[in-house]
Amino acid sequence: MKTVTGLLAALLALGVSGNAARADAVPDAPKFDAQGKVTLVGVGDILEYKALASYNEPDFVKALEKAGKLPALKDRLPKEPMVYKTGNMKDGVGVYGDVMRHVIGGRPEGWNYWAGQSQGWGGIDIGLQECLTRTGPLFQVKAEELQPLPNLAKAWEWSKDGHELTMHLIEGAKWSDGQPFSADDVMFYWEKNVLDTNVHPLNGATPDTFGKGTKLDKIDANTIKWTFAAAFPTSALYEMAYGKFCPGPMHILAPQHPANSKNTYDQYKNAFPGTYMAMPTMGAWAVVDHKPDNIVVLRRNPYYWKVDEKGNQLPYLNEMHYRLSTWADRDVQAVAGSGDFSNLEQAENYVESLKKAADPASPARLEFGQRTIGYTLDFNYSANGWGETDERSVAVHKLNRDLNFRKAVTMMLDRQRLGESLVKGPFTTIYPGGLYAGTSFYDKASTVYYPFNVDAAKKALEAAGLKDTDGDGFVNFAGGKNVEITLLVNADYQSDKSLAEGVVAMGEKVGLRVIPKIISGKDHDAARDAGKYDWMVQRQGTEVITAVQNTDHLAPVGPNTTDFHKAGTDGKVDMMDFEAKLTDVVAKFMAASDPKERIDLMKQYQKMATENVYQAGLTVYPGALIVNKRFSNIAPGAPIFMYNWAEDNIIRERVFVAADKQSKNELFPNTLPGKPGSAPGEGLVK
Ligand code: BQZ
Ligand code: CA
Repeated sequence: MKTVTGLLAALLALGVSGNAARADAVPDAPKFDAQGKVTLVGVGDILEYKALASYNEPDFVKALEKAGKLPALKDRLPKEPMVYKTGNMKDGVGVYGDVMRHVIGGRPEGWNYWAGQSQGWGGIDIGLQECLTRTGPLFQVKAEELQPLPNLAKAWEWSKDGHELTMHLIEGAKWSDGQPFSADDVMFYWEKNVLDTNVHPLNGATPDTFGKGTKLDKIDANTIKWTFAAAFPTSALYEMAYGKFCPGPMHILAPQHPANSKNTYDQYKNAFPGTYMAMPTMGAWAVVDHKPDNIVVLRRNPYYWKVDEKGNQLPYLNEMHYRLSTWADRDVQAVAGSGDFSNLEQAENYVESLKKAADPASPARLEFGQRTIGYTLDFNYSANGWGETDERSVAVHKLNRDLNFRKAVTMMLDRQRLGESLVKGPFTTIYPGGLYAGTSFYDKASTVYYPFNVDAAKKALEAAGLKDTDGDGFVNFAGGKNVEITLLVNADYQSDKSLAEGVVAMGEKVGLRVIPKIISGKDHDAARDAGKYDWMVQRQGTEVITAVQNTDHLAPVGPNTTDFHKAGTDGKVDMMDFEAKLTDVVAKFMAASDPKERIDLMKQYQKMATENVYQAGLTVYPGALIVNKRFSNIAPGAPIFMYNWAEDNIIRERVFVAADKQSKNELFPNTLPGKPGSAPGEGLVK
């Protein structure tokens, strides 16, 4: 099924599809071919670091330089900038100009990412945060050469015994306000934002993310040294990529940190509100305007430390927009052409988006990838005070810890129907939980599946001591009230709400009373992070696709590493027996370097996680990348989600628009970001 029209035909000519699975092995997914074909390359084919004979920049920046408004280009670039190789750029060296118009469903809380503030997702933080290594583009790297790309860390070497990793940082690079980037920024992030457990960086870096007992030292301004308890811990390099190790500007953050000021931790977190413009970044664009609930605008960073092989300082695109709307509107605007980009991830929008994109006059290209968008039903396992501690919540958490109860839950789920409630056709497939089928560490034989079976589910509820003693159709606690289960749902996604509706209806069929808590945005994320729920419908992260990225989410290897079971009031995660074994397997995997050992550990993980219904999988389906046709250098087959989201995977700093196709949509043409702390839309360099 190669073309969009082919997919559309399959959809429209559809009767009701097959029946629910009966076999104990998870049924094979209906065949679904990704449309774009990825050309696999080596890391060295993508980029290198070297000094070039000469450099170039947009004409308007040359003029600003001539007017003495900023230092000469050669003083704004590092000694050896990162050089993207032309051979890996589908449409070659680009030209300057134009804007990429994102539409997002989140909202900026402020710019202190390192203290846990969200900027609204949808690519804002992915663009503003440059990290030690980079993994988004790894979808195009050959398996035998697979390892994180260098980024702020341009090279590294292991000690012979594998316990030490010396990393060489990019030398002479500067923040977007001209201040030098150095190992001091790295150490401030590590010591004052990760090791200081009063600070919770967004995307959840914790001291245990890099393996227990990990140390980090500064050797000199451009060199750091990691010391690991394990030898050659492969996962650590992946966790130094986006999300977990993206240092902030120490010169701006340190003065506000409680260690250096009278600020409380809350005041530190809120020290850079949404009105604070031009927060120094190592990213390609810096924020210059923010109209709440309307738009965030970014302009090119004149100190960006990456160039193409012709010496053109990147990015090619002068401006970035993030229209502050809804996730569903992102799909609508992308296929309509008023927006430029979307990760088509809400299956309800597939038919409409496919119809629009099938029109040859469509302004956007739509390309499906593999099945990497999936959901689970997660159980709050805490019996020692994480989350709500009223009598009802404690009793339900205790039920969650009972395998009979979890078996009842997994067998009450008709996953075929759940998938079809999102979209009919060859997209969704049954997902028992654990690693996704078709991914590198997946092993079908290790995957246990309890098929849909209402009678067996009711029997399992009885085995868990639950019976409907007052005949109202819902099971009661022994000698007590009806069991009532709160279900946390992210209000920002129709898919999440649709799946929650299915869970509530299927619960009712077996006599379980499930009460949805449908919460939006940062309040949802806060409720999730505080465990204020019994069950949660949760879209899965990259750990169940790659196992090597976000590995610390696979089991509670630290007090705050899994979303649905964090440390209680005693600072400990009160693990069930199988959970402790899972954690041990994951910790070993994070520390392992032998490929065969790693494959075996993930088989052990998959078996224990699925036979114990650690998470009740719901459904998994492919996403599609929608990009306006005027953009060049979009790698074919770029997945919307794998090691990271497409906003990282497509390497936006290399994307350009040919001169004759430029949209003239720049809102602040011929300007550069002003001083950190400028007012929205003010103080730009022009
Ligand atoms: C992609 C992504 C880029 C976060 C977010 C959002 C947050 C979660 C997750 C996705 C959005 C888009 O996902 O849905 O397509 O653009 O931003 O960061 O769901 O609520 O906390 O993990 O990435
Ligand atoms: Ca009852």
